[in-house]
Amino acid sequence: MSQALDEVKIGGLGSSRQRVEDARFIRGRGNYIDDLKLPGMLHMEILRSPLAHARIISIDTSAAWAIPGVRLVLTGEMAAQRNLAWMPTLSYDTQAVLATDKVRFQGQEVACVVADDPYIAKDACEAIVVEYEPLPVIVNPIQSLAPDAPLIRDDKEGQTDNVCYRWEVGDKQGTDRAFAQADHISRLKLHYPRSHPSPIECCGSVADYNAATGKLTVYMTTQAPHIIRAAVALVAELPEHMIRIVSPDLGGGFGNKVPVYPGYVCSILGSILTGKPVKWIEDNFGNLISTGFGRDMYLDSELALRKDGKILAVRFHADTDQGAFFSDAQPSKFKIGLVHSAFACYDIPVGHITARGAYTNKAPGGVAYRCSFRVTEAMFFQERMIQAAAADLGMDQAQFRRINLRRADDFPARTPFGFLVDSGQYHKCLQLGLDAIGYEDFKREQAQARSRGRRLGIGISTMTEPLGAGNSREYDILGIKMFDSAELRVHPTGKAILRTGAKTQGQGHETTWAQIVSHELGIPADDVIVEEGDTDTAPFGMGTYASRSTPVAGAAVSMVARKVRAKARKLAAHLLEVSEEDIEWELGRFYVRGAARRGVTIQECAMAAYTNMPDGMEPGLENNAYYDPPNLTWPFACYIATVEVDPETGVWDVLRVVAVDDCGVRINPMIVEGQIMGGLAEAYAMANMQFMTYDADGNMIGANYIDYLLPTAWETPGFELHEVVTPCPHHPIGAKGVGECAAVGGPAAFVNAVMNALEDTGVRNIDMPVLPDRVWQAIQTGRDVSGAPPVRQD
Ligand code: MCN
Ligand code: CUM
Repeated sequence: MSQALDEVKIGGLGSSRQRVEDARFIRGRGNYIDDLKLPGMLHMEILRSPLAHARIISIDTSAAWAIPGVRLVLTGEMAAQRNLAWMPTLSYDTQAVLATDKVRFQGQEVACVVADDPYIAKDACEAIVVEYEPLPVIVNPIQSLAPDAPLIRDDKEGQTDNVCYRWEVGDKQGTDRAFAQADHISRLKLHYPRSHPSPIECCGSVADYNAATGKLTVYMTTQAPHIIRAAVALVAELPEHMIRIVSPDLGGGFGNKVPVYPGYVCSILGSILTGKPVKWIEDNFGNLISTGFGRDMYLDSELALRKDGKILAVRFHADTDQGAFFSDAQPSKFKIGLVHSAFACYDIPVGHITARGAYTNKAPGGVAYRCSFRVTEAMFFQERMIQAAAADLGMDQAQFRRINLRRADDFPARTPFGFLVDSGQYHKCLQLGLDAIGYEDFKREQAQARSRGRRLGIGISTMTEPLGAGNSREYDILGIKMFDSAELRVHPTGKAILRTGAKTQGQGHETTWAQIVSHELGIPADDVIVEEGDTDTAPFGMGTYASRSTPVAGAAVSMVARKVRAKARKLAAHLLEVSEEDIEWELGRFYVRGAARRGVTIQECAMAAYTNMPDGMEPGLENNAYYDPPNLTWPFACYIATVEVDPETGVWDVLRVVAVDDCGVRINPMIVEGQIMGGLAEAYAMANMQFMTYDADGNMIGANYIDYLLPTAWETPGFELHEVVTPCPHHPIGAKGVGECAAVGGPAAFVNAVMNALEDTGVRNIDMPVLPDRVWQAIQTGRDVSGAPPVRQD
């Protein structure tokens, strides 16, 4: 008779175990960067440029130096003496650490002060006198790519225009041929506005260079500590083993904490020069004006359609506004991230994409904000194009998707842009969503309401998202291959510590990784402690972004636990005095085949590994695993929103939101649902209220939370969640990533719903955010609000 443990009871797969990290977070006992206080620690503040584009004539720091308590005033010139005025970015560009020649965006770092306390440092920044000569300002790609545009990156040898990259993928000739045969061509121009990840905690660092030992320890808000260590080793020319990067508790990341920011580098330089630990804590203003912007992409697209609704081909061109420096992280082969994952869930024979990045006088943009390398833009464009095409053909939007979505027996399949999609039940997800929202009933209700002058709308968004880069053959950042790792040590009493190369920012890795160990070994999840983020102790990994943790590090956790189980099996054979071939496993226990009562627990094996191992066996019960995934994971989602638009005011209210997510096997269903709800809240905000705009002089409108809106519980609608489970065929426990799906697929559901409500007005598109004045204007004029760069006048 089986004596296997009950997996859900011990906190294994499928258990909605409470988040262990919350025990400290909700009691105010987290250890965030600003909680850290080192003996003798100094404080750093950054002076930022008030102008968007200007030549620096002079910088006078004498008054700042004269303030008591000031220890260091650092300028670009001084950084240049150490070869640190510029740093390489994660996209093979360069970025100014402190400006020397010009400032290229409002908020750019010009100087910094290190002082005894943060207030002195702030006062001293204000005492620095910088003389600027203003230059013409460029705030969008249309200005930037105009023939007479002033050159922004005159620091770069050979750069004669403002093009930052060009990129192309697909089959141009084949696509042209397919378009020539189309019955109808559906066109759409869109802009995905610049947005900000807005984690609760801004960026910050405490750099501690010890001149006696030569060791540099940097505590910092990073989602990818090992990449930072490698980058510091290369940029600061310090030996890698003398660098320790520690990422403590993070108050959210959402992609904001992937890039390397000048503030980090300045605090390191500050510590080296003063010989003391130096703390830099970015304020909300600094965070909103200078770091981590997502999107800002323009799309010009066409779908070739057959009368019966079949999509024959897709082509589009994307222009991205990269700001002054190309500093987003993305796999080095793909200049515009994974935008070419667009249409991966549809069966489209051929396609062609061209893309161009433009430098502008804005803060570096293009950082993935809850987005697997620009997949958010890809899926938004895709689903807007799909809806517009259905409307153009006069076809029902659900039926149009049914005709074109890949079928469950159509895997594996190559997309026209080279991805291998390996699994999915797209039609089942769509149908579940339609049933849940009551699609046919809603359409009847909509028609009745219309006859009474009310405008109801329903929007669908279906998408599959490539999550979990690598494989290492195709994906690398600065040449470092994208795999990940886990290390597991089981102590004599059967308790364990697990470390991975990922870095949680609130996703709950401390909870879910223990559940994977529990599933593989039968050790209760409560007996496994999880640690991430310290490069001196964690195995090398590429960090957490692009929802890669479960697909890659999570797989490594499974694999290392299996290695440990393999050794435990040998110990069990020894303890039970039978040969290994006669040993069977059930959760938490090995037993003798044919004599199930004779068995030993995993804990007994752990003890034996230290007290009673067979002759010749290496003591201990621990191992590590590096995991290079064979493919990306392909979660699928169907999001459906219903809205009512008030034609008098342009205001739209959400009636219902239904979400069907297929992220494969769910490790912790409660955490997955939390991820989906959080993502939908962000999606709603992007569709409804958020954008970063600039005026014609490059002044950023929105460097505060009065102009840049975060949704609160008050305006965020409720979400109805459903699931389909298609296990990932290559992941050891069948899981796929999920952390970004709802933020990626959600926005189009809301926008499509509003557009559906306006279908009879002739308006085909209103760019996000779908603000009431835009809706009102579109209804009044019958014209799109489309593809134009927003420049604020107010
Ligand atoms: N999970 C699960 N079962 C699955 C898939 C995931 O139980 N089949 C769990 C995971 O174990 C993990 C969480 O769900 O605890 C998210 O897993 P995954 O999809 O692997 O994503 P990552 O852990 O790599 O997180 C990154 C992703 C990204 S890129 C952004 S941006 C984002 C997001 O997560 N930032 C977040 N969600 C966030 N949530 C919080 N609270 N804070 C952020 O900064
Ligand atoms: Cu894409 S934002 Mo997240 O990848 O950290």
